Amino acid sequence: MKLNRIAAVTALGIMAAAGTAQAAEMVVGFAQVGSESGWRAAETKTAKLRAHQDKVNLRISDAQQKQENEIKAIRSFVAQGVDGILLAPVVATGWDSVLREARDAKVPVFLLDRQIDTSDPTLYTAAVTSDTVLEGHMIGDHLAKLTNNKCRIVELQGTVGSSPAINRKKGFEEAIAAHPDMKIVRSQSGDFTRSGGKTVMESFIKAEDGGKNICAVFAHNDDMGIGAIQAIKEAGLKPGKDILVVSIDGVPDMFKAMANGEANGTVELSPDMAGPALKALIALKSNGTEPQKWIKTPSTLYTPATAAAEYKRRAPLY
Ligand code: GZL
Repeated sequence: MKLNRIAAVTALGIMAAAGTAQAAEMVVGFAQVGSESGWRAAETKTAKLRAHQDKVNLRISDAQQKQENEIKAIRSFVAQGVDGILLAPVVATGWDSVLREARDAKVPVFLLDRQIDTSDPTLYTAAVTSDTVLEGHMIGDHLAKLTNNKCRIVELQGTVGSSPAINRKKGFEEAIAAHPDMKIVRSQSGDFTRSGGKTVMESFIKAEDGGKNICAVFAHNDDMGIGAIQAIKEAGLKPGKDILVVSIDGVPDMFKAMANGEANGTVELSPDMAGPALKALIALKSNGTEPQKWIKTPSTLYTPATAAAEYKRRAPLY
């Protein structure tokens, strides 16, 4: 009897250890867009932190904002036999074939911070993103209130073909459609970067009589908004006053700009997209729990009124 009991306890012990070891050995590939913005860098930093906390071995590839590099990374992760893949899809189209390979190899894929256009929802397990249409709508409503529903707006779009650029534009236009005196008079992509935002804003200022005819700039992310602030200053104008600045992400530098009176509002986007994805992947792998298809992160409007305090709260995250 005694021997059987010892054997059973030993077997349990080995299984438990193996179980823990298995969770510790979970390997996940992260096909990251790149490091085009402060928010993107914070998403990568947070992903590393969450992986460490969840005892996941996270392998990150930086695609330098090129879809072909993300596709190569996904193929490589599948070949390595990873337990799961996180994908932040730089653009919304062109994923079906490589995601079919991952699905057929039984490697679950979680989308982070951007959606894809596909007619086959089985190509990914879940998407962890904000409601990017809502973000555009919220900041459009905010600008309408700031300008009493009358404003000539220039728009700095995000990466062409990316879901946030398409959706934020859609939501913003829905918000201002209710106000005939609010018009987007110029719109161009700054590719979600500070330098792109600055360069495009310089061209808008030149085209609009030195900026005198521009009431506000709507930037699809804070980094392009910060670039626009630099361009407005270099044109001898006051950002936040002569030309209002509204954007999305909620990075610390935008809170600093608002506290300095140089910007007028931002909608916060959580950089923690990997956390919910890893939790869902672990639940799927360990007890077969299927996650909901869209794990939605919150969107909150912030204005200069609370910017100084909020800046202090956020800096450690970035
Ligand atoms: C939005 C995310 C965007 C950020 C940008 O969900 O994909 O990509 O708003 C980043 O800062 O470049």
